[in-house]
Amino acid sequence: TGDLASAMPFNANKPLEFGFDNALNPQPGAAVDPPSQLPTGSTLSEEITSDKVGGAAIQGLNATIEPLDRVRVDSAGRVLTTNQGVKVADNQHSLKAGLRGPVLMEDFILREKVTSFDHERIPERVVHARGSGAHGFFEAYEPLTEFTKAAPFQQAGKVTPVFVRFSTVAGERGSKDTARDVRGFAVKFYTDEGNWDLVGNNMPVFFIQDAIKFPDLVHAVKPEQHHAMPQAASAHDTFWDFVSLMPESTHMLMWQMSDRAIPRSYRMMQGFGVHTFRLVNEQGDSVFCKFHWTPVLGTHSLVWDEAVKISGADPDFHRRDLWEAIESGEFPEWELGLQIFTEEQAAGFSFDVLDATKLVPEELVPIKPVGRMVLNRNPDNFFAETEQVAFCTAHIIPGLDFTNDPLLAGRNHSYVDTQITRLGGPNFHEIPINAPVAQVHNNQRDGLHRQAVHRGRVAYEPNSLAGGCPFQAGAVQGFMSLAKRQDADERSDKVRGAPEKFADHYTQATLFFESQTPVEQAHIAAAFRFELSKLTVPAIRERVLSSLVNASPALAAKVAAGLGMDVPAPMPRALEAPQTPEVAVSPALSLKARPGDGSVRTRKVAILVANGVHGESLSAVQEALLAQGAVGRLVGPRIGAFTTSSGDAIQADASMENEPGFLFDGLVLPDGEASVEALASYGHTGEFIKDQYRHGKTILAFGASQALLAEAKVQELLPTGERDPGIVLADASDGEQAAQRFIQALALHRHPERETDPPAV
Ligand code: HDD
Repeated sequence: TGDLASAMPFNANKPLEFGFDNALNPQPGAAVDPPSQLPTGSTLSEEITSDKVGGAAIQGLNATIEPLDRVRVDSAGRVLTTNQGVKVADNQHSLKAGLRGPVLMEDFILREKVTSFDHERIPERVVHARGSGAHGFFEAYEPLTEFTKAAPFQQAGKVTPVFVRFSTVAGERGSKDTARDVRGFAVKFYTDEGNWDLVGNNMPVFFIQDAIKFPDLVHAVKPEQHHAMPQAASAHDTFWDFVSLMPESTHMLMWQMSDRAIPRSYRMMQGFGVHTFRLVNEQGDSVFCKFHWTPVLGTHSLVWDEAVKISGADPDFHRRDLWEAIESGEFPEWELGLQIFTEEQAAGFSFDVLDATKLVPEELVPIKPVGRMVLNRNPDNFFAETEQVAFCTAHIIPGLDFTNDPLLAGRNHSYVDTQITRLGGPNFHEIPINAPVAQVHNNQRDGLHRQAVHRGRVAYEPNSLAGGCPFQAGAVQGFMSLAKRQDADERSDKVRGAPEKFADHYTQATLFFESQTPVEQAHIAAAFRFELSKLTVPAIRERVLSSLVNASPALAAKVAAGLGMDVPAPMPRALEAPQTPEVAVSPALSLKARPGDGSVRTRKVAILVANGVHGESLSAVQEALLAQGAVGRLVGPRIGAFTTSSGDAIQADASMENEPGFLFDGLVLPDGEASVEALASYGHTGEFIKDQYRHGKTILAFGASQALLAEAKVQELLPTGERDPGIVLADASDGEQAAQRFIQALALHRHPERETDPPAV
């Protein structure tokens, strides 16, 4: 059937209806075993770079990829048709009664095309509308059978295909990537036992404790009701009005005002399942569990001034970064870690593990690495895959279970419900990107857009006419909810309320702030100052500060000073005497705790050029960067050809106008009297260098170009009087050695030691 199937790209199963092969066996799309071995002789980079278990799934070889081939359409070499498959002779003109006459109603080709166009848009996600996705795989390091029977964790090297979608929360579908916001980190595991969605964020806690407050939270942070402003921003009255009246949000506000809210890249942020979940093993024993994703490249962020500027020059900054990394074979990778603890342990904690505004400090329960996730394929079609993918916290598999976290309970309802509006009916699980790799058999029927063609006359259970099929799996194979009456008091009445420890709103906010480095603390203070300075109602500012005093008097004082205010009296606490926390400072909560592999892979460096540039120092740096997997781009006053001092032709593929300085991780200023003179005469050059310096980037200046630094008021010395480790000065003759020094400094990501508030440059 191969040829026939490829001749019929819309429906590879079509030939089967004509009796070819075994017509009872559907084509792949139902059940495909994930590849467990690399094809012999494979030399793809994934195999080479991985020191982990098997390096099993390589680019494009992924159990979700083949089933999607069923619906992939490639029009190469094909004739244009209508949706009915009728070939279209003329796609340029409507059907008219005479060349200058009216268009005829009869023109079904025109009407079909325009009708389809008219209905192209679907509702965007009510939150997390802006996002980017990718395919990949999860690979387990070792069997976790002691704790769980969940399919992905049963053998070392076990590979489970995944689709991941990263997102911002507040902005609309077309909004900027670098907004100050929480990032969504949603992973769909297509396991042998059905789909499991781990729908998390890049922060381990949340604003609210109970799902009943979620619509209020979202209404407050979204653009204001009357004039639909501001877009993708929390710096406005309604957001701060709400959170200042909900002190339980204080811990999350600390995270949201921290550098975590402006990641350098989706590839450089952590992910968290947030809630406490349960693992359940074969014997039905259960433990509590928190999920952590840690990026191999380390956790890195932008600075605010940079994020603001990037959002103008490249609103797709994170989307582009993810896409380009995967296209170039630099597959992003995360390690999955679990915090596993028993119910008895949890009962003794000073905080409640059912409260999503609390985290479990790593110093209390260490993270156990259990596997890795690699994203190795971009979607073919944004709408079909990234837009239509539908996650839900209630999508779990045998071996996992929920806890009584009241936020999670509401989520378990909300996600499926919202897809019914967004994706137009109850059959969204049949959209190819959502379809499990495991087979689906049940008696659910009909509804809008039903794809499956169910055979036979039976759609009920029990039945005898279909031999009892599909039959119940039973407790051994099937999903069984944990029977234990979880956490509830046997005799409790119905109640609207929260357990006592939920009322401690400040202890962990303090923990987070106290665990940050001085630079991170300064950024948090600046973020609060910025956001609150945008408010138009002074009473809200005052209320936020009165709550903040309870978390950190020092922070509140700093923010108040920045706003020209006095520190108000502390807000009364819901719980006057919270329990003493187990952990007072958790260094693991600082971004510095996860610097990554120390490489400069995929970092982007601007090399400023003009006519007369010294070619040798330029190429020494470019080659050294390439050897380390970084990208050195020639940036000129315009794009196109330039001539070096020795008469060689070079090509700039970016200009200071189309790729401003803040889009790069580092800057190289090659030597060359004439080129330096030319660059000095452009206003853009000074801005380019200033932004690089102000944002803490590494700068290498050869010979004559050091004059450009002086002009931009870039200092070689830090405010402390020491040498700035991010400024490398060298002679053009010293290209290779200078390049190595530059790369070492670039690997530090940034040089915040030079920061002053307000900025000196
Ligand atoms: Fe949610 C989307 C993460 C609380 C209701 N949420 C959504 C997405 C992520 C999260 C990553 C985007 C998924 C995608 O890429 O398609 N949400 C979280 C986290 C939460 C959280 C980590 C707290 C721990 N969410 C939360 C609550 C509710 C919702 C309490 C409702 C009661 N979330 C939704 C939703 C969305 C959604 C309305 C919008 C689009 C969608 O589900 O598919 O159902």
